[in-house]
This record gives sequence, structure tokens and C-alpha cells, in this order.
Amino acid sequence: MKGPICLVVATAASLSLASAQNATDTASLYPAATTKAAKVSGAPFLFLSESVQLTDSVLADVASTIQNETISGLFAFASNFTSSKRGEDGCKLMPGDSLWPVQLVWNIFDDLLGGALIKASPLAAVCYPDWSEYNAEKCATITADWLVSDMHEADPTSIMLPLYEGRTCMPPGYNYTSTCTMGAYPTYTVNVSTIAQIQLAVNFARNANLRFVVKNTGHDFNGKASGKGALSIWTHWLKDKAYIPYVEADNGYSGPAIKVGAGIEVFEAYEFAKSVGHTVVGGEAVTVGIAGGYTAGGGHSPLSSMYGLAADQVLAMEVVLADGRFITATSKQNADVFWMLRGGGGSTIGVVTSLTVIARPQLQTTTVTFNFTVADTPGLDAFWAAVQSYIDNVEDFVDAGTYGYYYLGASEFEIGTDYAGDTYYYFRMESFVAPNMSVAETEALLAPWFNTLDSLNVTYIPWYNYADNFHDAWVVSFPQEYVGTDVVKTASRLMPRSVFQDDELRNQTFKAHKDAIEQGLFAAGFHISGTGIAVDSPTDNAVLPAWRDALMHTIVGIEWAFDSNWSTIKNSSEFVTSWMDVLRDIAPDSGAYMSEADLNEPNLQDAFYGVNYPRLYELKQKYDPTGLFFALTAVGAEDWEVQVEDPLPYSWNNNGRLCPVSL
Ligand SMILES: Cc1cc2nc3c(=O)[nH]c(=O)nc-3n(C[C@H](O)[C@H](O)[C@H](O)COP(=O)(O)OP(=O)(O)OC[C@H]3O[C@@H](n4cnc5c(N)ncnc54)[C@H](O)[C@@H]3O)c2cc1C
Ligand SMILES: *[C@@H]1O[C@H](CO)[C@@H](O)[C@H](O)[C@H]1NC(C)=O
Ligand SMILES: *[C@@H]1O[C@H](CO)[C@@H](O)[C@H](O)[C@H]1NC(C)=O
Ligand SMILES: *[C@@H]1O[C@H](CO)[C@@H](O)[C@H](O)[C@H]1NC(C)=O
Ligand SMILES: *[C@@H]1O[C@H](CO)[C@@H](O)[C@H](O)[C@H]1NC(C)=O
Ligand SMILES: *[C@@H]1O[C@H](CO)[C@@H](O)[C@H](O)[C@H]1NC(C)=O
Ligand SMILES: *[C@@H]1O[C@H](CO)[C@@H](O)[C@H](O)[C@H]1NC(C)=O
Ligand SMILES: *[C@@H]1O[C@H](CO)[C@@H](O)[C@H](O)[C@H]1NC(C)=O
Ligand SMILES: *[C@@H]1O[C@H](CO)[C@@H](O)[C@H](O)[C@H]1NC(C)=O
Ligand SMILES: *[C@@H]1O[C@H](CO)[C@@H](O)[C@H](O)[C@H]1NC(C)=O
Ligand SMILES: *[C@@H]1O[C@H](CO)[C@@H](O)[C@H](O)[C@H]1NC(C)=O
Ligand SMILES: CC(=O)N[C@H]1CO[C@H](CO)[C@@H](O)[C@@H]1O
Repeated sequence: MKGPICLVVATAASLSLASAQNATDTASLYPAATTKAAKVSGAPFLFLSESVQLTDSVLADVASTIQNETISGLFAFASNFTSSKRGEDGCKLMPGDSLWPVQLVWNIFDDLLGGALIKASPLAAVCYPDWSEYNAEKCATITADWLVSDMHEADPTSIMLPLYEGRTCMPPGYNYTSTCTMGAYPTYTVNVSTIAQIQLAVNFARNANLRFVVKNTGHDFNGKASGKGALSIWTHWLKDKAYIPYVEADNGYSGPAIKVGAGIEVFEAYEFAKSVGHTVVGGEAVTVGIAGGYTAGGGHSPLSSMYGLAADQVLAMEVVLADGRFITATSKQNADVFWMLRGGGGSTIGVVTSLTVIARPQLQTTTVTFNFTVADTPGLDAFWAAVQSYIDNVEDFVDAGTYGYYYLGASEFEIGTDYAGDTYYYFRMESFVAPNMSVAETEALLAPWFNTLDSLNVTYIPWYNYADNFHDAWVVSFPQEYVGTDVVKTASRLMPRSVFQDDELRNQTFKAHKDAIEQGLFAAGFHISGTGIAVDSPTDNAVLPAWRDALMHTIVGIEWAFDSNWSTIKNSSEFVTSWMDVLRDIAPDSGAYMSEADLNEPNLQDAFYGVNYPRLYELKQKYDPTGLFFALTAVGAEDWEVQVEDPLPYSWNNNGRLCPVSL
């Protein structure tokens, strides 16, 4: 044993050497703000983290150092690996399986990674005396912060929707069981800081037939960043960012751009863009990742009705493909990869390591926040007429380039309470965002709706907030949202323009909102378009076409209690899935936004991907023939099933062995 490990340290040194060769002054990689960068094909430069790459010669060094082809073969690129490690049943391996890599191999892997391998444990393990992590003080802290997204994204393995790991290790007060088990949290996580580490992990997981997970922030609504027994990579620390004053991109765009590493979050992107006098298209949420699942899935933004979706902003991307190779993708280079990873979803054919996106000009922005409950109206009829008036004005609001994020429910939104039968209804405009508009212009746009509210004698106090740039308006209007619970199930639908132009269908959309609330559900939604008024939408990406005609993205959800049993969860989930038929019937040709959708959506390939699905599926086979990448509802996911341990049907969460679907 001693020999190989010593030799491997030398190998790790050779990876460090690659890094040293590239340890040039970071500044020299970035074009000076005053120079016009030369025409570049694809991304104009690589981040330092991206210049440290796994090459054939590094692997040859590894092979000659280890002197054991069985082991060195585990790290080889796809073209070099011939034998299959699949078990008889074709399932991905789990710890305890006879073919699971022995500890020596994990040690070698960790050495090659430079010590970046983390043995994973659930965040709340600190609350359980039978775990070595047990620490009452830490437990008190994580329990207090459990609903705060910062904490979950700063952890290598935690996800923000723990229902999808099987709610197996919750802190006190949120726990369904009195035990803590691994659930669908991965077995090991790589805390990546270079491309070489990602390539090595991709090769190892593929060659060793491990379940492979990419975790960025863990925000995914369907817990896609978890997987039982998996080797995970954590992209959180890929925090590079750069401003490129002028780029001539392959898609014909010329002008300023910003390049962001995979770990950059919305608030960091917004702050950075502001610091260089620009704005980028990102989500409303403070800590959603910008370059991971968000942009890959389409990515909607308070700026979408103005500039389109996040996927529409991408000029170039760097990707580690399933074969372990590192590529740049643009509309001319690896164009099919570039097409797929702008709308076709995360965790499909590669790991995106950075995006180069259009830097938009700073725009003055007004936001408006207000709410009213039934008690602020003369009665239920007035309350509902006020809500209907919003829906009647949605088309004008979107056509003015604005976005609105609303909540509708019974009583104030509180987590874990059942509201069925409670008629203390409330409506909240979390934020109406009017880019490029002064307060006076925003008031004029809102006047038709507000006049109706006034004539209905609804009491509401709109809070106007104005800044001369998008970031400063956004930062005060969008506080961090609650995450961390396992007591909500949502479904969603994109509602197209044709619905709002038809009195009957528009009324039905309103009535559906009313019906949902009367049945004890809640609604959260957006007036928004995937077609920006200020731009031509690209036609060469995989964004769900229904986004282009949409004027509203409506999410409807159901809640249960922390201690609800699995039967209740199953029943509630089925209830919200079938309730959504109301909106599906109003807009049968539309679809649903994959990143904020129901994993039990009927015909989900059609609903989440539309006409793009056959090509996406074909590319999945081309670039990931062995199925290294998997996520619930992702392209090709229908070929696999998660054999869940909870009393739910297969593939309702990630807490089970991943196997090819049984025929
Ligand atoms: C509070 C909250 C607010 C939200 N607000 C918005 C919003 O304003 N607009 C909007 O469009 N969506 C929003 N979302 C949904 C969001 O788009 C999805 O949750 C998205 O999947 C998050 O991506 P992530 O990379 O941050 O998260 P993760 O959960 O870490 O990853 C999501 C998926 O992408 C994969 N992935 C992550 N990084 C990479 C990578 N580098 N390469 C390949 N695959 C990768 C993961 O494997 C996983 O399958 C919100 C979600 C929450 C919980
Ligand atoms: C892997 O294959 C490439 C060609 O595809 C070759 O150049 C390289 O030497 C091989 N590496 C090893 C370690 O066998
Ligand atoms: C190579 O390593 C494997 C796994 O540890 C071991 O089973 C095998 O005997 C080794 N082969 C040689 C030639 O040392
Ligand atoms: C939650 O955990 C506490 C402490 O272990 C335990 O007393 C309680 O029974 C658990 N709740 C449920 C619903 O299992
Ligand atoms: C992950 O790596 C970063 C450096 O890239 C380091 O700052 C951080 O502490 C590491 N986190 C863990 C949990 O290892
Ligand atoms: C913002 O408004 C000004 C004045 O109406 C207009 O000239 C400009 O084109 C608008 N910008 C965008 C991005 O729509
Ligand atoms: C609103 O209030 C005014 C004055 O109290 C009253 O005259 C009017 O009838 C009310 N309208 C509605 C729709 O309740
Ligand atoms: C609702 O609006 C009132 C002002 O009319 C404000 O004081 C209150 O904080 C708001 N409540 C919520 C939950 O936003
Ligand atoms: C839509 O609803 C409004 C308000 O209730 C009503 O006046 C109108 O007649 C309805 N239109 C149709 C076509 O149902
Ligand atoms: C689950 O909980 C519900 C509601 O409390 C109860 O009616 C049902 O019997 C429980 N089911 C099981 C299998 O325990
Ligand atoms: C199933 O869920 C619906 C909707 O919440 C509820 O009305 C019904 O009572 C539930 N049934 C059971 C058996 O829990
Ligand atoms: C060893 C290594 O990875 N060298 C890379 C350093 O960065 C340049 C470009 O920035 C690459 O061309 C080298 O391959």
C-alpha cells in the first residue's frame, strides 16, 4: 500500500505543476478596460481556473507513476477506456457494492485532486448524537438558519428542497423522523477550483460507473443537485469574473460582455455588472447561480420582458463534456452543444465552467411593492375583482417591458400550515419591476389597475422604489427567500398571449387562481415574457418555445405539515399535479418552465422541452452515450429510474439506486 500512495503524491505534484505553469498575473489575462480586444472565436480568454487542465500527457504521467492500468484507467478520457464497469443490471454503483472503488482508489483520486475530496455528510448530522459530526452548538446554529439559502449553498452537499433527498436528516422542529441517514446526499463531493479536477471527476465517475451529480447552489426546485451514493462536484468556488469591454462574438453580437465562472451567484453578477457600469440578465433570487442550472434551463429575470431569458444572453461557454474533454462552445464552435446548453437544462451532457454573456446598459428602474387582504376590501367580491383586474392588465404590463412577482393565498403565507377553508385571502405584489421607467411612467402604467382598485374601495399602499440602475432597485426589492423545507409541492404553467387576448380564456385563468386558493392551494407567479421588447430573441437555442409567447408563468403549490406522512405527501402531490389540468386545459399548446415545475408533470418532455425534445435527446445520446449525467426530469431521464426507498413511486425523489428503467 505504501508504495503506490507515495508515488501518487508525485503525480499530484504534476497536476500542481500544470497549475504553476499558468500562474501568470491574473490581470494579464483580462483585456485592459481601454483596449479593444481582438476578434475572438468563442471566449476571448480562459480564467486561471480554466487553464489548469487535465491533458493526455498528465494522464500518461499518472499511468506511469501508478503502474497499474486498472487504476489509472479509471481516470482516462472516454476514448482511452474500453472495458465497462457496469454491473449486470446496468445500475449505477452504490457504497457497499462489490464493484465500488476500494479505499486505495479513493485515496489516489483525492491525491490527484490535490486534497479536494470531501466525504459528504448531511448538514443536519450535527444534530444527531449517533453521527461523529454531532455538535449541539452547531445544531442550534443550523436550526436557526435552516430556511436561509446562504447556509445551504455554502455547504458542499446540502440542497434547498430536502423533500428530494428523502427528508432523511432534518434539524429538530423540521424533522419527520427522529433519525439522520444519508438519504440522497452524495457519498463524496469534490470542492472544485480547477477544470482539471472536474475532468478527473467526470472521467472517474464515468469509468467507475458511479452516479454523478453537479451541485452549484442547490436551489433546484426538484432537488436535482442530489443523488444517492453519488460522486458530486461542487462548483460554488468557481468565482472568477471578468469584464470584456468589447467582443465580436460568433453570433454577430458586438459590444461589451461579462464572463462569469460557474459558481457566481445572481447578486455577485449584478454587483459586478454595476461596478463596470452595466447590467446582466439574472434571476430575482439573491443566491441562485447564474451559470449553472438557471441559465441552462432558460433562466427568467426581472429584466426578461425587456431583454429575454438568461439563455438568450450567452455568447460563449466553456464546458467539460461527459468524455472528460474541455471545450469552448459558441454558435460556430461546438454549435450543437452551445444550442443544447442554452435552454436544454442542467446536468445533461457536460459541466459548464463559465459563461460569457452580454453586458446590457444600466437602466433606471422603478419597483413597486404592495399587498392587500380581504380585510382591506369591502368583501370577497371586491377582493377577487381586484385580482381579476391584475390579470386583465397583464398584457399591457408585459408589453411595456415590465415584470411582476405576485403571491396569492389564504392568510399570510406561513410555512407548514394548511389553509383550506381559511378565507382571510391576501394578494401581494412582491415586486413590480419597471426597467427603463421613471416613477411617473410606472404610475401611469399602473393607473388602469390602480383606478380599478380605488373604485373597488381596496386599501393598498404602493411603495415605489427608484434607482438610476437596475442593481440598486433590485437589491432593496428582493430580499432572500425562504428555502429548506420539505412541506411544499408545486406545479406550473406558462400562460400564452392568446389566453390574455381572449375574454373567455382570460376569465378562466382568473377563475383558476380563485379556485386554487379556495381549495387551500397557494399561487405564486410572474407576469413576464421570454421575448424581450428591446431585443430580437435568438432562434438558435433550446429554450422552450412556449416561453416566447408567454405573458405569465403561474406556479401553484400545496403545503403539508413537517410531520406529515408519505401517504399525505403522495396524495397532496397528486392533488396539485391534477389540479394543474385546469391551466393545462386553458393553454394546451403551451408548456411549463422546467426549473420551476412539477416532476410529475404529465408528458413532461413535451411540456418542458416542446418541439426541441427529439433533437435534445439525440444530442444526449451523442455526447453522453453511457448516461453519466442524470437529473430528475432532465433530457434522457426517462431512460432511468431512481428506485426510491420511501413509499413513493419510482423517481419521485433522489433517494434510491439509479437504474435503467425496467422494461
Ligand atoms: C428561492 C428560489 C428563487 C428562484 N428564482 C428564480 C428566478 O428568478 N428565475 C429563474 O429562472 N429561476 C429561479 N429559480 C429556479 C432556478 O432557476 C433553479 O433552481 C435552478 O436549477 C438553479 O440552478 P443552480 O445551478 O443555482 O442550482 P443547483 O440546484 O445547484 O443546480 C440545478 C441543476 O443544474 C445542474 N447544474 C448546476 N451547475 C451546473 C453546471 N455548471 N453545469 C451543468 N449542470 C449544472 C445541477 O446538476 C442540477 O441538475 C429559483 C429557485 C429558488 C429556490
Ligand atoms: C489517450 O488517447 C489519446 C488519443 O485519443 C492518446 O493521445 C493518449 O496517449 C492516450 N492516453 C493514455 C494515457 O493512454
Ligand atoms: C491494480 O489495482 C487493483 C485494484 O486495487 C488490484 O486489484 C490489482 O491487483 C492491481 N494490479 C496489479 C498488476 O498490481
Ligand atoms: C423530531 O426529533 C425529535 C428529537 O429527536 C423527536 O423527539 C421527535 O419525535 C421527532 N419528530 C418526529 C415527527 O419524528
Ligand atoms: C473549498 O475550496 C475553497 C477554495 O476554492 C475554500 O476556500 C473552501 O474553504 C473549501 N471548502 C471546503 C468545505 O472544503
Ligand atoms: C429606454 O427608454 C428610452 C427613452 O424612451 C429609449 O430611447 C431607449 O431605447 C429605452 N431603452 C431600452 C433598452 O428599451
Ligand atoms: C366605495 O366607497 C364609497 C364611499 O364610501 C361608496 O360610495 C361606494 O359605493 C363604494 N364602492 C364599492 C364598490 O364598494
Ligand atoms: C402589506 O402592506 C403594508 C402597507 O400597506 C405593509 O405595512 C406590510 O408590511 C405589507 N405586508 C407584507 C407581508 O408585505
Ligand atoms: C369576464 O369576466 C368579467 C368580469 O366578471 C365579465 O364582465 C365578462 O362578461 C366576462 N367575459 C366573458 C367572455 O366571460
Ligand atoms: C397519514 O396521515 C394521515 C393524516 O394524518 C392519516 O389519515 C393516514 O392514516 C396516515 N397514513 C399512514 C399510512 O400512516
Ligand atoms: C388528499 O388531498 C386533498 C387535497 O389536499 C384533500 O382534500 C384530501 O382530504 C386528501 N386525502 C387524503 C386521504 O389525505
Ligand atoms: C499546462 C497548461 O494547462 N497550460 C495552459 C496554460 O494556459 C494556456 C492558455 O491560457 C494554455 O494554452 C496552456 O495549455
